[in-house]
Amino acid sequence: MEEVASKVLSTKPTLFSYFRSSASWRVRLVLALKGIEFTYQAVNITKDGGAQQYSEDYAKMNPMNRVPALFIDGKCLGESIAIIEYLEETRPDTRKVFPSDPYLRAKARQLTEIINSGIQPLQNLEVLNKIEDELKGDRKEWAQHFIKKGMNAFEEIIKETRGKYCIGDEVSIADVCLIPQCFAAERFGVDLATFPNIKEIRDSLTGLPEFIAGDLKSQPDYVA
Ligand SMILES: N[C@@H](CCC(=O)N[C@@H](CS)C(=O)NCC(=O)O)C(=O)O
Repeated sequence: MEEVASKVLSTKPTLFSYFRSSASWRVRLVLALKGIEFTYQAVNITKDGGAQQYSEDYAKMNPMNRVPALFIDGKCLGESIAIIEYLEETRPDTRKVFPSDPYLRAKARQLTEIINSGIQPLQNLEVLNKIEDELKGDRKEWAQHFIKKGMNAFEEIIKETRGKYCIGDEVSIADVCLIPQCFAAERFGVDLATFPNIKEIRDSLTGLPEFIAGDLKSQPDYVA
């Protein structure tokens, strides 16, 4: 039994990811920060690429039809924040992404949720397609509105909590969420110059080796 457990634990995890997906990007960053090796399995979520998140096989792994999904320890997990928490709890000897101080941990979670609940779901592909195709709205204007609102709040909060990074001088889950969100903001035409603290932290993070490894350009399915 012990032998089976150690075999499962030693098998490399598989990350189902799309290079541009911000939620997948968060998990890639945490795997890199924690030094966890994994196999990359591309899932093309675009219509032209087959919308593979809707395939029968993938839907069994993540019934929300979203990337990422992580196959790890013989189990499958969806939702990037749940995955990151699982990695933090099951790999206690690896680098922590949640601050140990309860107040700072709550602040890190507050920043995380601004992006995870307050911005990303509103700029997600399925939502934007519905806004444009069915409701005949302007997807860019819609996305910009929620990105600016969330990033304004994020900027205000980090004025108090920041050091080199969002929470003091240690990289945390807030930074992990921020980096892909900055990419999405610029993609939708939001100028980061409006958010000087976010921009400065983004610039400090992007040079770190773990952030280079997790970057969209470093992924096997990257397309310019
Ligand atoms: N809350 C989820 C969000 C996952 C999510 O929205 N993934 C996007 C890419 S970032 C996706 O798969 N979109 C496909 C679609 O909208 O059809 C998480 O954190 O994992």
